[in-house]
Amino acid sequence: MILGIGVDVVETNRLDEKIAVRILGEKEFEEYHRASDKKQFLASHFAVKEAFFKALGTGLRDFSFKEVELVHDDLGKPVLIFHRDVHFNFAHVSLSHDVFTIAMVVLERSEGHIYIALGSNVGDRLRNIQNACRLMEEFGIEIIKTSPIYLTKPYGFLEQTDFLNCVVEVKTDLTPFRLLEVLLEVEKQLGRTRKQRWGPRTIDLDIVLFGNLVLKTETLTIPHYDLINRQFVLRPLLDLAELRHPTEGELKKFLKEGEECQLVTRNWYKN
Ligand code: A4P
Ligand code: MG
Repeated sequence: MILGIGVDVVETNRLDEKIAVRILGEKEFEEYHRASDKKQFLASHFAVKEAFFKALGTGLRDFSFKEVELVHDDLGKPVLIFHRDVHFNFAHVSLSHDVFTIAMVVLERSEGHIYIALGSNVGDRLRNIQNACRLMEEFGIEIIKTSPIYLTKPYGFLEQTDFLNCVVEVKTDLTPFRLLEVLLEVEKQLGRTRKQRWGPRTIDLDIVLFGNLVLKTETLTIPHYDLINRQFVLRPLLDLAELRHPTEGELKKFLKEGEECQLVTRNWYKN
């Protein structure tokens, strides 16, 4: 469902460069220093943010200029980064410039397209994954697709038992922050204690992708910050669908052929 659309038009050379400090976020500011056409840079960033506020339907009351940043993907397509929780899972942006700069933003909440990675290397690993899925459903997160489960060698901290890993696609109306809260609760109920970074775990639940959202906050980063390097996430994720990373592009280019993921079972979760 489309939640909102917004457009904005500005005269490309009209914006005063003084507004840079007021409207640009940290990442944008770094690029601004390198930009050859600063007027055009400012016009694009200003117009996109204004169009986004219109699409949100709340004007500036709620979101500030620096909480949304404009960057570009591997093909140069404009992409938004959000620094706070949002209620949509797709943000689409289009920009055009000449004498005027025009921006359009469409915000969408589409069913599914939210992917959670599961991993376990303590106790009955298969049972832990099955229980995590059951608990998620008890919390109202519907599991609509499950990847096969793979046996994988530990990544990061190597002196630990092999993991079972998989990815599920879920249907939920929760925002990314609310979803994380539920996942942390599920981990807690399954007896997960946090002792060591990258260390052994009863169950680990990570939000891998949330539509095409790019979210960067202190407590939550989406897509998962290390997705493109983790074969134990990429393999099962790409079993579910051909997917793009919102800023890095086609995910299949990061997939390595090899023995890193050993198939254990395809049918492990039945309602
Ligand atoms: N957080 C930020 N972004 C996210 C996200 N997209 N999804 C924050 C979920 N949480 C996210 O998580 C700590 C905090 O990360 C959360 O409270 C949330 O605020 P954690 O699971 O306790 O992480 P950690 O163990 O302290 O460190 P890290 O680096 O997050 O661990 P990972 O990345 O989860 O990696 N090898 C194999 N083969 N298979 C595995 O599954 N897993 C790990 C753990 C290491 N090696 C592995 C596997
Ligand atoms: Mg985790």
